[in-house]
Amino acid sequence: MKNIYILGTTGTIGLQALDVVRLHQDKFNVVGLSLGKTKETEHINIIREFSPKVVHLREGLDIKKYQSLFKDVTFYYGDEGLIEFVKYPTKGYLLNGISGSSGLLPTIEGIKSGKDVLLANKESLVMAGDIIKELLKKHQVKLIPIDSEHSAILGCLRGEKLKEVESITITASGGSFRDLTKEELENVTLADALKHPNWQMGPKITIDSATMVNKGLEVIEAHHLFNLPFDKIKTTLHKESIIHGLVTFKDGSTKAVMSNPDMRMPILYAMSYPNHLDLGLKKLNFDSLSLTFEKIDTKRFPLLEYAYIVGKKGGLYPTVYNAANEALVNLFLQEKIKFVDIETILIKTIDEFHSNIKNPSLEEIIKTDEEIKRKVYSNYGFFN
Ligand code: MN3
Repeated sequence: MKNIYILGTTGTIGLQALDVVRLHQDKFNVVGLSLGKTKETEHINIIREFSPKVVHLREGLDIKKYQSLFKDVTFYYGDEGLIEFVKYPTKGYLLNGISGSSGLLPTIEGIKSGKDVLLANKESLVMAGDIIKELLKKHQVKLIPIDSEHSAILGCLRGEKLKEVESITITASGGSFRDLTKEELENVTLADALKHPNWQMGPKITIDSATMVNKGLEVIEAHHLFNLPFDKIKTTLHKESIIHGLVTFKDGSTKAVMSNPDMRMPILYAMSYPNHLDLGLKKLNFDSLSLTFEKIDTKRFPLLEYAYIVGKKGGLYPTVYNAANEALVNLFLQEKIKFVDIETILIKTIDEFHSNIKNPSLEEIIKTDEEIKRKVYSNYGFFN
């Protein structure tokens, strides 16, 4: 039995993680659940079904009511409560399904309290990859990616030597607007942007797929996860989303992990790594399967190229890229800016940033994240 704590339980990743637990109740035991903004009845149903020892709530207003319903459960709330939740002494895996930079501190505190991290929050590595890697060593814990591309590459690398790797390739579906020209992007709507062709995901990551910022963040994530320089990390447009990640070796051979697109696969793989448990998913049919690959047009998707630029510069640059993007996507989701503004303002924000620090501390990273967001909100919208 493996103990699991889930952060972002009511988000897309969290709910699918609960599905995986339902399928393998003999293997996984839910110890902690951090529940996001959703209906109280949904919270109560989830707590009833999984009977965790500890629960974190976004807001503390109704905590007495929850406590009276579940007398054996320890409840925490708010930002500080989230850290207490993560530090809860029972050992177990910490599955971080929080979206955005607010996932960083829980990742750090989870590692410090000796928990292996199953990471869907790519921002943690993008912002503080070097710090996290040092902490993993110091506290002797593992970090396993849930991001489907990185999960695939992890699978390809099993039993292989890093020095024999020529390159890795992350596939990109191209997102909701992959077949539109730059001119056609001018007038796209929020509703159009939220229709992803292949994956069922939350709104933030669906927009990030359409701008290719998601791929950009994944390139930086891969750089930290697999200890590879940026020139060995490649991307390709693969519209079918069947191949998730590839590793090419010095001898010219390439390994790939393929499946129908379903996030429960990388979630289960992270939870049971290195085993492949049954998931009851539809398997690929090789009697009829055509796969296509195209070079990603960097003029059409300049934000992917910018990820390489900020990644190579290092220091605070990846934080600037991520923070500006989070604020801009938020403004776009509130329909305060146009889709194309995400690209132009993000590039402008990066170009205007001149206070990089080589090996920033966690405090400097968090401060920069807040400053960049504040700047974007005050210039282009109101603080929400
Ligand atoms: Mn991904």
